[in-house]
Amino acid sequence: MPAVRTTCAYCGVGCGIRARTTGERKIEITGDRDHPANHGRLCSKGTHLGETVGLEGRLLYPEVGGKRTSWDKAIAHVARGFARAIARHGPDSVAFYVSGQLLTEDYYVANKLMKGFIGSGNIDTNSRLCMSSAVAAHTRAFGEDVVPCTYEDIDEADLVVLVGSNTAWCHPVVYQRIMAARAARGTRLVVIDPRRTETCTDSDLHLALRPGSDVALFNGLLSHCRDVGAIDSDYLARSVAVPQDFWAGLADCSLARTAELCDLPEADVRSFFNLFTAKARTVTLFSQGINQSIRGTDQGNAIINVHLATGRIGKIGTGPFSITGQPNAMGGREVGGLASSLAAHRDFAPENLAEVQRFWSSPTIAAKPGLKAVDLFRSVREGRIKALWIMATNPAVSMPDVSLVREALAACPLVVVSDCIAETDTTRFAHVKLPALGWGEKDGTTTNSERTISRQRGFLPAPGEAKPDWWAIARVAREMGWRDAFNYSRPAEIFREHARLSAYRNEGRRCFDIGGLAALSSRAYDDLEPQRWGERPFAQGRFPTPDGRARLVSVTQRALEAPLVRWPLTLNTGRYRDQWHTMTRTGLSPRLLQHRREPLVEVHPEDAASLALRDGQLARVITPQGESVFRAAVSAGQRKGEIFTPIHWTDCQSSGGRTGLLPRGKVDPHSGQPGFKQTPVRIEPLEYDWHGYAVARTLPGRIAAGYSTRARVAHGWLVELAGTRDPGPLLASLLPSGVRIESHDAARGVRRAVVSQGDSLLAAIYLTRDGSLPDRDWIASQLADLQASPVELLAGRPAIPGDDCGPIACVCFNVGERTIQAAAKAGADSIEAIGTATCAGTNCGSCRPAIARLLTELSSIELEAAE
Ligand SMILES: Nc1nc2c(c(=O)[nH]1)N[C@H]1C(S)=C(S)[C@@H](COP(=O)(O)OP(=O)(O)OC[C@H]3O[C@@H](n4cnc5c(=O)[nH]c(N)nc54)[C@H](O)[C@@H]3O)O[C@H]1N2
Ligand SMILES: Nc1nc2c(c(=O)[nH]1)N[C@H]1C(S)=C(S)[C@@H](COP(=O)(O)OP(=O)(O)OC[C@H]3O[C@@H](n4cnc5c(=O)[nH]c(N)nc54)[C@H](O)[C@@H]3O)O[C@H]1N2
Ligand code: SF4
Ligand SMILES: [Mo]
Repeated sequence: MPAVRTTCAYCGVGCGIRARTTGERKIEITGDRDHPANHGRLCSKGTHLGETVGLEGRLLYPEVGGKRTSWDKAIAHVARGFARAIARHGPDSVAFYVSGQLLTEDYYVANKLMKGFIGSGNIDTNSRLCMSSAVAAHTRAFGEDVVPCTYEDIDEADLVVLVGSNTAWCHPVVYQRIMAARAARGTRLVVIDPRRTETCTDSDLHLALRPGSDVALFNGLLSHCRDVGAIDSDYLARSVAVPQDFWAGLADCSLARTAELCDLPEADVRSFFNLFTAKARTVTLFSQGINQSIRGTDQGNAIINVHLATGRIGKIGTGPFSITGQPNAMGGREVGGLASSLAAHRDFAPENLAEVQRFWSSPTIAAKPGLKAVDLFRSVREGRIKALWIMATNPAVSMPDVSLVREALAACPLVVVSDCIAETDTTRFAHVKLPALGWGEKDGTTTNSERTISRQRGFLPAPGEAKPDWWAIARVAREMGWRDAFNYSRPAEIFREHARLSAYRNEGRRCFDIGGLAALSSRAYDDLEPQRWGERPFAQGRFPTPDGRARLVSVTQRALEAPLVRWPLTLNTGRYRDQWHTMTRTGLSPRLLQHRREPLVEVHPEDAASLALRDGQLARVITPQGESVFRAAVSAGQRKGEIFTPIHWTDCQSSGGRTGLLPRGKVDPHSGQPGFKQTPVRIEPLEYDWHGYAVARTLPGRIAAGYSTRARVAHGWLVELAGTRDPGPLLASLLPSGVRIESHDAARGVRRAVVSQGDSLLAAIYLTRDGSLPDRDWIASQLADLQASPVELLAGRPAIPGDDCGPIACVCFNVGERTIQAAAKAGADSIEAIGTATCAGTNCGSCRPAIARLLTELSSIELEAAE
């Protein structure tokens, strides 16, 4: 089979992939050398996509009321439900909540149905939680939501500033491009993040600023630029409108004051400012540390202001670069899928309403913006939304304050969920489930962070009765009576219409104009090569505003909340390198789970000490919204006073580790984006009577333990456990029938049991009160290939001990941290030398920052020893 060229399922880098089918739902993945986003590179998640395309857990048939039904009946049910709500309560009583993981064609049809035919603005998307602050900042500064940069600017920059971005983990291929630029031209790297992440490992400077103080830092930088004559006055005079009191607003932004507000050493702030003024070719990349804040839009504008005022925009190697999270976050912005925009980069101005309505020949048009995600779910909770259709997102996990969201879903008269997975925390609330095509099956386009439109191509057969999302939406629209407007038979038709709408009466008013693609034949659409729109926006120093000028926006650092007595710490949340959001797909891959099998709460050593919290102990994390149990990881990379938890774990995997329960629904006033990165919180150590783990081929639906987290391993599961009551019922439910051997040392509080059948291991469990536990990876490996005797299994170790390679760093070659440390001690003193000695880091490269960190840690230990 020849390889099919497609685009990665995950992040907004938008890497090109070649996928070759090698058997029944078996595929081989390589990076596409001809794709401009990655030139052949892939990270760990892209590399291991093959482990996620099986049919396990898939939603294969439509369901109404929990029962399988036909598409015809399901469509009729949805159409009737929406039509009835609209007839009784008006168009604003229904809503869609969609996602940056839809393809552009799906998104276009959903937006057209809601805004042009139902006539409500109530379509919002998980992009509201993701980059709506960047959208608002772009619009304020440029007049349109346009990202001015490309990845080539990163290759050509002399200074890259990463603000609120864990690029090494979340945009790994962009990070690899930064590293390549560093190697090629000595590009300097500054990371601005309250946490010391792996992204900081190979940086020139890390500013661990006080959370939420980014406006102060960038205003300080701008004020410094003015003091040292680094402002580009010609550029300002020609291309930028400056509010009258703009410079006066920066009066109080001295270096000393900046350092104080940001809680940073003055010397570090000075180094950053000096680097910035010394290097004209600067790209400032920003993501969730900036966007997910109740000051997100101002923070974005503070960054953009500096670039405009120093003329570092529209030229090679420069610009403020908001990197997007999801594969098609940008496509969603282009079609206008946010409640705050109309269509194709148009807002709700009267002339736009008329224009779009004429283009769609639609009976009506949404007259005003709809409800933004947080307000939308509040409205559902208050009973004002009677029918809600959720597509390609898992809000019961990913919204702030998910307890409220769950109450809302439980109370809503009609909840429709389109997903490719049958059981998610959200599908549990669905009255109607519609099976969607997943990655590898669906067909259409996505736009990545640098505005490159790429094809996602299907190369696997549609499983069961799963259908493309656009097809389901169009069927519902036709059933509701709009037959002609939704008479699509293939994505190419939808794409052409979208392209035409972008160009319709545009006449250069909006940068987003892909009219050149409106006449693509279906064949040419199928063969479409990656296309970037707007080659270098703003190169001429003209902006899509009425006077053609960009705008400096006066922003001031708003006061930061002081710690509260009951909630003395601040909760920061974010991502792990090898998991994607709510784990519906990456959670299927044993390899990817090796990096982190459990959700951890990272705590600064001094905070841990004052709470008497030990590394590895379980702890309860509590906010006014909710609480959840996490395993503590004491980490000097945390800022004092701040703790961090990952967003990925759900009820489907874990009894604890549920970050979604914790953040509040407080939002940025301009964008409506929630401040996920800062929630007042407290944390309490937990004492359990026993803890341990089990491995098993299959698991019961409910695990009878105070705390449990399950992770997939080859041929089964590994479950972390802790509890206070008698573990008898737990053992009874976890251990299947078979040949069972057991040991129980009541005095030491140790219980172990192993069940096997023939020459395979079915399950094994190891519990202890306070003793040590056997090596998890060795026990788990026996599920795949039983080598050990029953006695060895019960002992939890082989008679002749093998090497314990430590936590896995390189998931491509299964190389553990101890193996890497041993190679380093034997003389391998660079990432390359470690690669030669162990293979680690020589495939996808996602673990190279981890290797660099291990090398740095080791050399600092050696230094200390030498002193
Ligand atoms: N592995 C992986 N990659 C992903 C995803 C995934 O789920 N897993 N998801 C994708 C998506 S949708 C998105 S949106 C992106 C997100 O990509 P990122 O934005 O890089 O990821 P986060 O971990 O959410 O947050 C980034 C950093 O912001 C920092 N931060 C917190 N508060 C502040 C602050 O006040 N100021 C500053 N300067 N920084 C702060 C955090 O400490 C954190 O390290 O990742 C994409 N890529
Ligand atoms: N505390 C906290 N919360 C956060 C964040 C944070 O940093 N901190 N980050 C926020 C951000 S930036 C984001 S982007 C969100 C992400 O949060 P979600 O969007 O809720 O997370 P996903 O797990 O990606 O959910 C996508 C769902 O769509 C399904 N799916 C995949 N492809 C398709 C398809 O083609 N069609 C259909 N119909 N379904 C499909 C998947 O199986 C999955 O159930 O989380 C947000 N929530
Ligand atoms: S960086 Fe990784 S997850 Fe993102 S698109 Fe590329 S391969 Fe996929
Ligand atoms: Mo996101």
